[in-house]
Amino acid sequence: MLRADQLMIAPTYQEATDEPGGGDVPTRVDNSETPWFPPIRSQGYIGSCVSWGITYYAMSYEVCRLKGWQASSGDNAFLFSPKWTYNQVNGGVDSGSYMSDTFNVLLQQGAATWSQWPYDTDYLGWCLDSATWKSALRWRLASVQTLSFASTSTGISSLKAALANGYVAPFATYVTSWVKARVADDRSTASDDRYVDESICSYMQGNYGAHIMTFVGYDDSIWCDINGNGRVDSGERGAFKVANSWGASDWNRGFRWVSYDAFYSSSQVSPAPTDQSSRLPLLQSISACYYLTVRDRLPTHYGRFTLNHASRGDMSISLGLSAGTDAAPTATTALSAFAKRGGPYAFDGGYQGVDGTFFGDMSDLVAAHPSLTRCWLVASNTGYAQPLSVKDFAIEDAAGNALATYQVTPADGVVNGGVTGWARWHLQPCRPLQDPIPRRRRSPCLASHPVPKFAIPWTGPNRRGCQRSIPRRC
Ligand SMILES: [Ca+2]
Ligand SMILES: [Ca+2]
Repeated sequence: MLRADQLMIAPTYQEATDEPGGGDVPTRVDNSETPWFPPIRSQGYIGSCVSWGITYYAMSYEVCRLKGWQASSGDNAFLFSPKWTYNQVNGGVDSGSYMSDTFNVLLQQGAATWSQWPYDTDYLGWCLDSATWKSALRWRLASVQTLSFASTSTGISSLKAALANGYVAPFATYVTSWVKARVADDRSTASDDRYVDESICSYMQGNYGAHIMTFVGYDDSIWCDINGNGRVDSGERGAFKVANSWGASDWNRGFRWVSYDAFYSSSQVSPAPTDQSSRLPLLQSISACYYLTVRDRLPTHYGRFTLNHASRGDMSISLGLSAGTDAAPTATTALSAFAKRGGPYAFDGGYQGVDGTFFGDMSDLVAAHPSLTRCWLVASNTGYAQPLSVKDFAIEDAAGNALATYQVTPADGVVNGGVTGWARWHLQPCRPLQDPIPRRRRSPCLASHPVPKFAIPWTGPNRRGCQRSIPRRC
């Protein structure tokens, strides 16, 4: 029997690596000025900032950059909905979410567009349009790259290189503790004139207001008189541009500047500012900043299943394969959206069980195990009060043809509650799971990012020391 803790997928976090390219990065980058960056919008009064930074800004931007689609016009067919991920990962409670959970959904279940699942302040309901679950599997993260040690000069250089390579970078900070100052005018140059009097964070004073925002660019010429002496001093130039999710009235039309100096534990400005009590480095941890790669790939094999449960937080679902006579799967893929998530609610966020038909991607499983022909849905239900009813299970090809019919155990499809409640459904294929087309043609990556122009520098501490789990945030 598979246990829930064995079903969790391992996210494909990767350390950023030295990439092709080299040379000095430009002195100014602003990816929010490209056609691929979504318009600034507001998360409203719920704690969905993680999904805004990652799903709405970063995922929308990367997919539009990949496909050449225009996000900036606000066409919701090209923008991904924060509600898709937030409602799947918040546990049925509006108290923030984890970046890692959000990454996992996008790595495995993909993303629904704003048009398909419009954002609002309902944080409980899951999308019940099965076609949306299927189409979401096309738009998935390929990897999550950690920009570690951003509280050092190397980290700042890495972030600048990532931005210069065209990425944007969601990050975790404490926004209430951002000290707001104004961009000053360095009279020795005109390159900063366009920013004068805009708002800038000079440093972070404490750890209030856990929040996710997204780095979109930087400019080396911006001056903030951090030590307040009226002169341009060493360490006072340069700032990153940040997209926030509090609407266009926030700071600079929805964007914020933050000085390079704010990344350090102590100010690098000389002479040093004297009034920075309770100062902390800008990022919540040394591994609280990421950039994302995305893929456009149509699955070759879909697992389609219909469930009914009044307490979705009590169940877990995985898809699997085995040899034709095996009594249990020998290879499985757990579905992160169905890993005891969502709290004591039905799929629509209510209290009465409703049917939901969902899709999972079995392509990699089938490709990795060409000799395994029996398909499995493994359902676990640890709640005592509510049964889990599995009403249907099928495996489909890309065209929607059913490749197998199901044989259910137990026969009524109901998994009664209890810590040992679980059941398996297996399919006997109608025809071979794999067609004779070579693998490279069966599962094509339809597009990929261009080769980066600038190497992302890595020196200093052991890169393996990164934190993977950082606190929930709003
Ligand atoms: Ca100037
Ligand atoms: Ca100064």
